[in-house]
Amino acid sequence: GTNPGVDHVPWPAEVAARYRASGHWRGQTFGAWLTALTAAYADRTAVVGERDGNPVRWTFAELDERAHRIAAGLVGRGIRAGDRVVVQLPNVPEFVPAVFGLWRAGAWPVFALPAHRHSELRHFAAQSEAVAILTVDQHERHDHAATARAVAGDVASVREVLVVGSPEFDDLAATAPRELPDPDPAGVAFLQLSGGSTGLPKLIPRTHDDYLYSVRESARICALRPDSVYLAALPVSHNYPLSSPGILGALHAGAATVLAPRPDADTAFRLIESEGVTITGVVPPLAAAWVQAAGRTERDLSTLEVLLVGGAKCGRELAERIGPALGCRLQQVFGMAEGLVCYTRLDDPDEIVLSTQGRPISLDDEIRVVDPDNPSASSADVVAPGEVGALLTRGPYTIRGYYRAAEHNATAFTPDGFYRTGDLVRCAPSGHVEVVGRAKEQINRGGEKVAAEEVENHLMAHPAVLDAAVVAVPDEYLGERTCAYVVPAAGSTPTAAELRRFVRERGVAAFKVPDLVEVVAAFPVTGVGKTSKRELRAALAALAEKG
Ligand code: J2J
Repeated sequence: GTNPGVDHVPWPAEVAARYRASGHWRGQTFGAWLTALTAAYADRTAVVGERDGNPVRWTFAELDERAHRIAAGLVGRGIRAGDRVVVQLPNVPEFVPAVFGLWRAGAWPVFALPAHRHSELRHFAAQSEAVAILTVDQHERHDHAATARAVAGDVASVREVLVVGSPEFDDLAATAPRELPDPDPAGVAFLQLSGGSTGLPKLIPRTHDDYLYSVRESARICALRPDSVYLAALPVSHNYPLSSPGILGALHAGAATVLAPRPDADTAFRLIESEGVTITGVVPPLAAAWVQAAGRTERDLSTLEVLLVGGAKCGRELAERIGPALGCRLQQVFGMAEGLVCYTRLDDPDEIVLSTQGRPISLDDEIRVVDPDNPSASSADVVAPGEVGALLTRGPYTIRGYYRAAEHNATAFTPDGFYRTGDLVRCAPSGHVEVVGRAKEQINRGGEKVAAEEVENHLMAHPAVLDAAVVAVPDEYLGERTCAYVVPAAGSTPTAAELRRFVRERGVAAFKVPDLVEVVAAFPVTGVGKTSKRELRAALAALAEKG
């Protein structure tokens, strides 16, 4: 089982008491929340999607009943409160009742992305000691069920693979509902994934109390109302389309969520027109593609009121084109699965919306901008107002530690509980945050996060590779791409194509396969006789920048 205080770091009792007293934490679970929403919005549409090319449309009452049945079915299959279940689902309507079913059963979803492959899923399952994997059969020509079964074969804790759309799952989802004990709202509700910077991605424990606070506030800040229609264009298990304001924000407002099976402009524009979508969220490269496509579409996009853009920096030029091209308001969002989410407000002056990534959700989000050259700067080492520094944060929905990661937590958090985001920011007197760079060893590939060390480790598993360093190189479309510098083992001459194939075949998400591979005779020596990976990456990144 899981051990509170050891596996995950709770907020200090007096801080938790403060968040409760101020009404941020309400002592409500996801299951109880859906029950309350269903009482208020029973016959309104909650979820719209497609299954095998056929439209699916569920009201709140139908969603609620499905979630109850799935919960009962899961319990019938031996899933118990506190069990972890890896969820790897694309944007299918079943995602919503299945996740609420898990919550009602007291189980913790571990949210994998559809792009993840064997190596990542095995890590999530092993790290969380998951008892089951919930996935689909085929998606985008990948056999997810087969990958999940292979992972189940590798990780002893995994007892079963549940496949949405299979007759077995349909049976499970037809189980008679039953009364189940409500889990502890202050306890962990699910594990979200970190973008990662070291080794393998860390797991992020989020509680019912803290997450629902961020969801309610996100729905308010994005002005969702019962007749709003939210399009989930990005993969829904990611924190952004889940909660900023996302599917959950839409549910909170009594609004409908439309799940787009793919995020391309053709699919999105078709759904915006047919469902009257009023708000959606994308990453900058997708916003750029939509802006381009808007010039030649015959689709009616006039219902669209707000386009959120975030996950990576939205440049000024792109920001300026969004409103005119799509006929909607831009809302910038700077968030992280660890917690803190900043939004520009819908009534902010244009200049703020175009040039900043917004301000925090909560007045109780504490922001410290500290000495950027000192990786262990404490929350007291703040830079002068308006100067660039490393962003630290703590607050009512920002974690105090990763799951089962005591050693990593010692450096990822300050002793007084601030999370080191790894982002370099400048803070305006108004509290608006501008993201100007990054201190963490991560590549932000158009919103998809790649940990340099994780890819280096895959490369170094190749017998012809002596050493590898992965850095970001500027890219017109994605903002950044990955470049792997590789020093071959004595006598070896690996090719770029061979190394890229090797990484792919180790079973990793396609977005982690290095875009460029440069085989070099040796790395520049950065220190006196000693090469630090951090300094080496900085030197190589500078080299790549010059081209
Ligand atoms: C620059 N960098 C950004 C932005 C995120 C909403 C929106 C995004 C995420 C997300 C999220 C950025 N400009 N506007 O969880 O709820 C980079 C930063 C940050 C990291 C977090 C949400 N928006 N970033 O992207 O956990 O480097 O969450 O620390 O995937 O993305 O990545 P992730």
